Amino acid sequence: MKLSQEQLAEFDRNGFLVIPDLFSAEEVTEIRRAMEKAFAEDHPANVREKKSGVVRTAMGLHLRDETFAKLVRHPRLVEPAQQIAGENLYVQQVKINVKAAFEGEQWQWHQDFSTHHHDDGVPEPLALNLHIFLDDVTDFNGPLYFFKGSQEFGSVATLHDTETTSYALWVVEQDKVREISESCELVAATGKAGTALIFGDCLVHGSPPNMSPWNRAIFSLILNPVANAYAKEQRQDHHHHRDLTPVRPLADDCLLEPAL
Ligand SMILES: O=C(O)CCC(=O)C(=O)O
Repeated sequence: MKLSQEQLAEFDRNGFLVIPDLFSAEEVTEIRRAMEKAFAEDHPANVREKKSGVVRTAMGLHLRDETFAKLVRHPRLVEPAQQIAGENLYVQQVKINVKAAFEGEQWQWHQDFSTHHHDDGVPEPLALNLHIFLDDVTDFNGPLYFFKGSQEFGSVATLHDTETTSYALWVVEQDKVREISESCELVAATGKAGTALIFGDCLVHGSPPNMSPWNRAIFSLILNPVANAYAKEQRQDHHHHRDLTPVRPLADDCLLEPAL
């Protein structure tokens, strides 16, 4: 699947792109079936919320389940990513952030690049984060908030926050967030299950706790150019996979096909 010139221009301008209905209800059901299995596992790559202990994020999924092995090679994710970031992309990270009803905690203001750079030694902010909504994401169940166009600030100073949640994150300082808010509109990325998002490594984003009675699960795939690979291996593989084999897209109906 190819993005149109208008979509590419929108991504350049805003730093993100929302694609409604990219995955069908049947495909979302298949992904959710694999998700429930992964969440039920007592697995070191399932990170739990600090307060409640429910799963916050389940990582390394393409190495744990055939459905996710296919999803990271899905042409509706890989081909748009190749248009933006070049043909040879490796699978850097694969997870589902669930943000459970009542219990899901916040993701502080951050740029993905800070973590990729400080923790993994990635040289340039070229990675792309590709999301698929696995629930309807509304204003109420903890959507991502994006500062539209904030990628124009480039890579900004960050602090390593190991306290606020169970997931250590390099976070953008409040003064910088205030400055960015003066020129960048804040938007909530909402949409029905099956909606996709693509955003770049310098977009400033975060998400509030989920105090609603509705779960909010989002699949996330990070693809990075092989030529821009990690230079540090201090984090576990599920945080930044070591395999630099470029992903090649499968057939469009791969998710509903029985075998890879
Ligand atoms: O799942 C969320 O609410 C935040 C996810 C996020 O910030 C990310 O994928 O970089």
